[in-house]
Amino acid sequence: MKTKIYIAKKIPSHVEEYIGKYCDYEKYEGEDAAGYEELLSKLHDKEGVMLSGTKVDKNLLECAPLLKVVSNISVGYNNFDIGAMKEKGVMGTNTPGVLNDTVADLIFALILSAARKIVEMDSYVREGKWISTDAEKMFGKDVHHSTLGIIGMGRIGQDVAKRARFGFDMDVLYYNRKRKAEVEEKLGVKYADLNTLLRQSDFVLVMTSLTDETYHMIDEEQFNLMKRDAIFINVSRGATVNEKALIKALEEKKISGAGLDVYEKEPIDMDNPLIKMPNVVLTPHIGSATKKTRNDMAMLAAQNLVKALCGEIPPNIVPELKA
Ligand code: 8YV
Repeated sequence: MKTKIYIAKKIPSHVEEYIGKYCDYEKYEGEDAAGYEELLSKLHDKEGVMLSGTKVDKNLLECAPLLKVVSNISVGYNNFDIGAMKEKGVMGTNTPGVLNDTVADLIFALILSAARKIVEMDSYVREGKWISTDAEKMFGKDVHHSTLGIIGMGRIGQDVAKRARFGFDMDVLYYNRKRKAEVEEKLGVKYADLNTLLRQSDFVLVMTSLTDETYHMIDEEQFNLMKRDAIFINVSRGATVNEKALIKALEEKKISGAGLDVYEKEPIDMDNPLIKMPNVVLTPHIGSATKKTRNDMAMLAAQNLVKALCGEIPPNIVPELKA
């Protein structure tokens, strides 16, 4: 008899076929993804689950006595309660690597859109406000030859740095828990302590994973250090930034704009003040959202799951859960 698993999110049919060779699967039939409550009711007889972002906590694990592996279809795994998973001996995997370039592209789209007012100017054209091309309102900020500060020099941070250095002739400062000499050498980026990075960067990018340590690491104090014409970009997780402090910094013109893909609450509430700010570009957590990359992520997650259930060691067990 095949192992029973649950697929909590829509995945491509060829990935489903691959899983079907090894597992007996039940899948969420809705458009988006199964929520927490749905998962609670599905996992009592499952040994594996493939999901994305839904929290995996003690309560959920208690409703899943047979569960051996949780395969996240994402690189971030802040939805895992690592302590609870360790205690129950449940393996957790993620999908690093396959999304790096795609997320780096989106980051540059946000940098360029915010700097050159692309969204605002698009509506300018559509609303018939295009009278002159010399109105100061239309002037943006140069991206090329400016300074980009990257907080979190992981795989995605490095792909952003590559674009910045070799595509846009930017100076790149980075702040990371560990200094990375080989990356400095290869990409010509410079390490800076966080405060120096915040003071000197024209664009500040947060690309660190969300942990207890990085929760609200960018707060009022950090916004106060940034240049008044700095543009702030967040493509990590909403909660690495205190969103109230971000809103205040934008309202008080402590920074000049922002490009955001992630929020403390997703989807964002329509009464969130960010919605009405023309100097802020908002995307709905689409960093990895190209067809190819989402297919690749689903396939990698499926391979992680199958390997784990076949008794092999999958390549992408999250570091905190490695034996
Ligand atoms: C999302 C991401 O998980 O990989 C990550 O950490 O944030 C994204 O790729 C994606 O929305 C998956 O649904």
